[in-house]
Amino acid sequence: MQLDFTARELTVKLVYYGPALSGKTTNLQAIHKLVHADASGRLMTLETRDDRTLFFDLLPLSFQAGAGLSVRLKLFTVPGQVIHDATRRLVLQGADGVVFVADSQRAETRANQRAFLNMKENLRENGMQPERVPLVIQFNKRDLPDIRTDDEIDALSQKSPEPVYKAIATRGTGVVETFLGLMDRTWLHLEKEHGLEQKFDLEPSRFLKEVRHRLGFTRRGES
Ligand SMILES: Nc1nc2c(ncn2[C@@H]2O[C@H](COP(=O)(O)OP(=O)(O)OP(=O)(O)O)[C@@H](O)[C@H]2O)c(=O)[nH]1
Ligand SMILES: [Mg+2]
Repeated sequence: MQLDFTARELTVKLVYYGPALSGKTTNLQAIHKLVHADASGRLMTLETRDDRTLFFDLLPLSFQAGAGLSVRLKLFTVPGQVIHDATRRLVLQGADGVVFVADSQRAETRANQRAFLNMKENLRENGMQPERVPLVIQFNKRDLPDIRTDDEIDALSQKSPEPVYKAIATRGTGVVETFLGLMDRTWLHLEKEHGLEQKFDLEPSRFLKEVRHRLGFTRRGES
């Protein structure tokens, strides 16, 4: 988190991590399409013709919260291909929250596991404690054949300390829910660490409602 007290500007960094082709870039594209135009910056992507991110994608969102505070959310994706490990580590630096986008296809189970371990390793390399970083998990590509069943994912979800979401990012299904889930977790963590409520008179549940409103996610995100 970056905080500019004089300008009353707060920047939060959220990272989409996961194996190659799991749908990280597609999540950002869907958010870009669904978010209120006033709050959205340009989606910057750099990929090859076969949908593989070369460096990273960035979607900046910004809005004015109550109490005269400008909030900037920077959504990044990492490149999932194994060879881009140095880039993944770099993008993770200073992350306030992470979405792990898993591929639901049975054949990708190992790739998910490897990427999950790789994420923990890279957090550690960056001097962050994996268990202290706000994290949510998304099982994407629920529309494909040969995927892990709903029952299997629900069982995983029961065991997992992190919230688990199901998604079809190409249709925008589950994308906003995942993002808002991460936003909630991240904000509550930042509140604990930095006491934002006291500093800015931002009561967390009121602020998180306002995020939904400003981004145009009020109906979908209501829970
Ligand atoms: N059927 C289906 N295809 C999807 C879904 N989400 C993404 N895809 C497709 O999967 C391919 C890879 O998606 P990307 O979003 O580029 O994957 P990525 O995780 O950013 O991949 P890297 O940048 O290489 O790490 C694209 O062709 C997407 O259209 C989904 O929910 N269902
Ligand atoms: Mg990508």
